[in-house]
Amino acid sequence: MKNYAYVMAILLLIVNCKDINEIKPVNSLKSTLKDNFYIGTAMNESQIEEENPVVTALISKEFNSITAENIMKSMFIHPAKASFDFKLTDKFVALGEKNNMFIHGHTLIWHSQLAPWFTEIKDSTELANAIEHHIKTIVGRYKGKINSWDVVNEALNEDGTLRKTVFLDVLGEDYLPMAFKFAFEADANTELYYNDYNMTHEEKRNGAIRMIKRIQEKGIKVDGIGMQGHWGLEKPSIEDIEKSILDYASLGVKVAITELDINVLPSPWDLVGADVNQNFESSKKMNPYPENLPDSIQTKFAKRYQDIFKLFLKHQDKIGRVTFWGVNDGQSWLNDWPIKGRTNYPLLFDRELKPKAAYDSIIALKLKQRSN
Ligand code: 9MR
Repeated sequence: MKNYAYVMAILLLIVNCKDINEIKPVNSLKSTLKDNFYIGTAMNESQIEEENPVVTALISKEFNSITAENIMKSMFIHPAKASFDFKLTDKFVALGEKNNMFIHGHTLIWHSQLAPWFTEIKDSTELANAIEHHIKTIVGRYKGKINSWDVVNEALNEDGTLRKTVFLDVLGEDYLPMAFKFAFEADANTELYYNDYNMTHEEKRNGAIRMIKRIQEKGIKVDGIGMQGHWGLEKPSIEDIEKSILDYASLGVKVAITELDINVLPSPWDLVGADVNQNFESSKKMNPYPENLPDSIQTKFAKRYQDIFKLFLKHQDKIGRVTFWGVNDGQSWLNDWPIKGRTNYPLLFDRELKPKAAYDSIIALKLKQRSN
């Protein structure tokens, strides 16, 4: 009898300890989502330079994956044909390694923020050699350190056809398999992605699928598709996001949600007859929340993030990584695009680096899962 009571007491203790672990306050995105997918952020130059220790600490506490927002684009990393600048990228990679993070490289072949010398090449062999040198030098330098790469970024038009770029002009569509092949030859173990925006739009989605299939048919490896999540409060619909995740996954590749942010400001394109080049800076209509976000929108914003993450969790077997395009509202590119100088609120941390209701809404999803 005495023994029985003793065993029961031990058992109760074990059960209680388990409960205690489960209700222990979850204290970061990365610990909350650790069994689901990597959770990442884009880092700007100041963050890579670790200028603000509070931001540095926040990044390592909350995120287990990082992407460089700008410094690895060709105009910065390969500014002249014969010279590379790896100073900041080396720091970025060292920072990721120190914190044991999944490091994503953005981006190798992109028509924008393109090193100007690329555009001067008119000969196909010369351009192919330049692409090979560009990709192999960069991917090779970080072999075994950078875990995945956006090999090609934004190669598609909205109707799913290939965008007119210097690469397409000189090499035709062969530049696409070529880029993936060179990246594979430089590091066979890093994951190779195609990354683009509006990937939930039907025509563009079909174009992306055609393009990836053509690369795969040549026996060239594509590991994943990055769906840039530059989304709004209403659009794209959860159904469209879900259909896209499923369609891309059916190509046998991983899906990453990249560049996630939710724009809460009105779009000039929704105004009938609006000219984006017009000067909207002083317009109250286009910059409605210069001081703070009204509670009603804050609530809607939190619900939107919750709905999106609920979907991501549902498809966690297909999603390897979810990356926000920045840490806090103050640094977001959406304060300056498509209209300069607005006050936007697209991320999970506010201008004072405090987590917003949207942050709690994501954590709450997991707490709910655990208590079920
Ligand atoms: O966030 C980036 C911003 O700081 C740059 O000025 C801009 C230049 O095009 O690029 C932004 O990041 C883009 C990313 O590299 C590719 N997808 C679209 C992103 C937003 O424009």
